[in-house]
Amino acid sequence: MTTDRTPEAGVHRSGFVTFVGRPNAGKSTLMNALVGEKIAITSSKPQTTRHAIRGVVHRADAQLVIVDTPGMHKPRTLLGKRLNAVVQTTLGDVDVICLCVPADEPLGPGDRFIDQQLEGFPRARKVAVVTKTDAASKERVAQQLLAVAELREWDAVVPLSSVRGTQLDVLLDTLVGLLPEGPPLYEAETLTEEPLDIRIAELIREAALEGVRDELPHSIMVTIDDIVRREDRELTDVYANLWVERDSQKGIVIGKGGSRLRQVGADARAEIERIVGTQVHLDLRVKIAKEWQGDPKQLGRFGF
Ligand SMILES: Nc1nc2c(ncn2[C@@H]2O[C@H](COP(=O)(O)OP(=O)(O)OP(=O)(O)O)[C@@H](O)[C@H]2O)c(=O)[nH]1
Ligand SMILES: [Mg+2]
Repeated sequence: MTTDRTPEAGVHRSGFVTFVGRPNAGKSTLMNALVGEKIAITSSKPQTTRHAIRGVVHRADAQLVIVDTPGMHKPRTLLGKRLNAVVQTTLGDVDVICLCVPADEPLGPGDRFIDQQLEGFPRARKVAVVTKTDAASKERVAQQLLAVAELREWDAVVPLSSVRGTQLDVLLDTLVGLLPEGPPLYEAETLTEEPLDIRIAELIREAALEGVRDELPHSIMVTIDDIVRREDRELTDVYANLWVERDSQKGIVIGKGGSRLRQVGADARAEIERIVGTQVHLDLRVKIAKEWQGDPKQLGRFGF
């Protein structure tokens, strides 16, 4: 049989790819850059992501479902243990696992530990992604690529910068090439399955993470009581709670005369308006859930 088509012509690929790595490695920023919309919140504080978040990349020849995961780390709390368990579960469900390692920090025991976890998933294809190449010298990036290459036999090793947008196309082509043939799994307009209330809670948490330090980022949780779209005006009322673990943290979050909380509200509102498409009135209450990160009952109520 003769054909003038390339071998790939007419082939459609689809499947699941997960990003795993240490906290702060740049996993969520990378997913957002590939999907082209902010699906997952990001921050310079470690352990920003707290659940597996799906984002969908649509191409004519492929559909790639990315599963962003919480950073894997040595757990210090029950929450930490549960976040690691989320990563383990995700690893078993995907076609391709991408281990994300930042270019600007040496490969350490934390990265090696995660790499060893990949042994348990022999059927998944494995790609190493060296993130944040814009934040390191050329030499440093080259060193990191060598160090990563020594961990195992990867299907590919890709250096990139999500912030600059460099090499994102190379990663996408690589990932598509590793997916099985199959039809699209999601409708063409679906970029994520994240429910609106979760996305809103996350945007508030992202705003609250800005400017807090030490243990406080870990102690912050946001829940939504209600989202009410007004019928007479282009306005949505959002009733939300910002939880902390201790009274002293409450003071920090609220700030002098309520100044910090007002800023958090204003920052979050702008982001929420972008996704709901109306003006937003945000009613944000600060509450205490004592030591919730270690309390199984409270963790259950928060959905962990
Ligand atoms: N310079 C630079 N910074 C980046 C890049 N990608 C991410 N960052 C920064 O790295 C920090 C962590 O990014 P995230 O995407 O939240 O990292 P993560 O791996 O999802 O973190 P966790 O959810 O805590 O596991 C943020 O301050 C990002 O702005 C990049 O390509 N270049
Ligand atoms: Mg993240």
